[in-house]
Amino acid sequence: MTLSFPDGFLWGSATAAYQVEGAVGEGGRGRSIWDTFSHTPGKTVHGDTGDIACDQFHRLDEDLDLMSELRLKAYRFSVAWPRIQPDGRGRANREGIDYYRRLVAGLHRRSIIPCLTLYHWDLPQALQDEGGWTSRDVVPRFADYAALLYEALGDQVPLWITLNEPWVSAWQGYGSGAHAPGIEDDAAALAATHHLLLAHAAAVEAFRGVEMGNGRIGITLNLTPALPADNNSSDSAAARIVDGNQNRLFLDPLFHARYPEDMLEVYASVSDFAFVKDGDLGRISADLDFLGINYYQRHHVTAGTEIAGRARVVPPEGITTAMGWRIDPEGLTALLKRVDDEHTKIPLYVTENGAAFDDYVDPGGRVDDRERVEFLDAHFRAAHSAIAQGVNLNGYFVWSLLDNFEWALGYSKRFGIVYVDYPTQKRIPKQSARWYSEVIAVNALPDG
Ligand code: IFM
Repeated sequence: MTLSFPDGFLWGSATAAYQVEGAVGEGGRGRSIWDTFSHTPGKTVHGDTGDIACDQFHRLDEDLDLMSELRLKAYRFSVAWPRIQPDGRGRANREGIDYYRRLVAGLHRRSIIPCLTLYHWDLPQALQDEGGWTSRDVVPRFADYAALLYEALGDQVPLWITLNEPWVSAWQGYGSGAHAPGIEDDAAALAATHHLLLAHAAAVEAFRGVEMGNGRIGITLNLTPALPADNNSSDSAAARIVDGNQNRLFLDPLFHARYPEDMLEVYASVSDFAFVKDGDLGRISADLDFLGINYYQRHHVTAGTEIAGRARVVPPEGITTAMGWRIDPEGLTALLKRVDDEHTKIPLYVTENGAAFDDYVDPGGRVDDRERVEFLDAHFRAAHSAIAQGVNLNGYFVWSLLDNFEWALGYSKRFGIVYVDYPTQKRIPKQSARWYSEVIAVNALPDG
């Protein structure tokens, strides 16, 4: 049966500045924590860095044409904070603003809706030197930075996202240390969690204080549901802890003005939560216009493998993506339902979903990524099922438009619907890109 999506459903694709732009030393850009981290020996696979990445900074028009060719209705990108404020404070760097003005104007010329993420992990190094997200002082810095963009692009961008995946910033950046700035300290991760949420709140307040045309603002969370590996009480308790860390630590303050009771207990030995000041939770739970959800997989948890803060989970059996992640489209339906039932009725967007596979260019010059087509088809169907059950889902952004710098895994993982041949920077749309373009054209999935 053909499955049609609601009129105006926003089909898009997403990238992030450090993963695609390159040109790290150009246009007056300052250093970010990812420049430092990726240039530290041993931190990324093969010592890869984002110095060149997909070179989108120099290939903007080509990439915009590609988006148009693929009939994207929206493009989600992030702004590199150190392009706007090289040291994380003060006046806007004109060249940085001009670059994003050019990007947004190029999208409009092609009738593609810009969706701008203010922060996708590239904190100016100068702010990290002052404590980064563990310091409350970062909060007004972020609001100032956001205000510069509202002023420059406020009437041009309809969808604004404050933070991308604050869980990753806090818990991989300051907890496990797998991401920049590479700190391993759960107390720091908790403080970072709170200051990220507070910075989000401050950016929303600044947004509400200026004339933003039709602009709407939200946040993107990576929600990773956790299921008990076996149906017994100890696995259930373990899964509940993982769920608390990955999901409720963010959903509860944002939508219920509280940190989850069980998380306060789990972390009692590492933190007294003294960083939470009077009034903070009221600010963090202020109304949003939408919620972005990034969904990749569900964790299956068995007792004894969870550790407070980080999910140690049962490795998946059967077919996985090249990341070793379980392929679980039903998890998306359940997650969307759960957010709608338990947390908020505001419009939802899937702001990221996609998969890495071991793609290669065949002798005919094509990339036949049928696994990705199957993956996306199944997940779009899952999203459709949630809509059919009443969930207010407004759009879907495939991660990612291009193969790109997959953080600590460097260029070893390919998430794009467009293949990037890094030595030549040639873009080759994969079969999934062609397929996605057809879905967008008819706003429906073909018979399955
Ligand atoms: O590449 C990342 C992206 O930056 C944030 N969400 C998950 C993607 C795949 O790991």
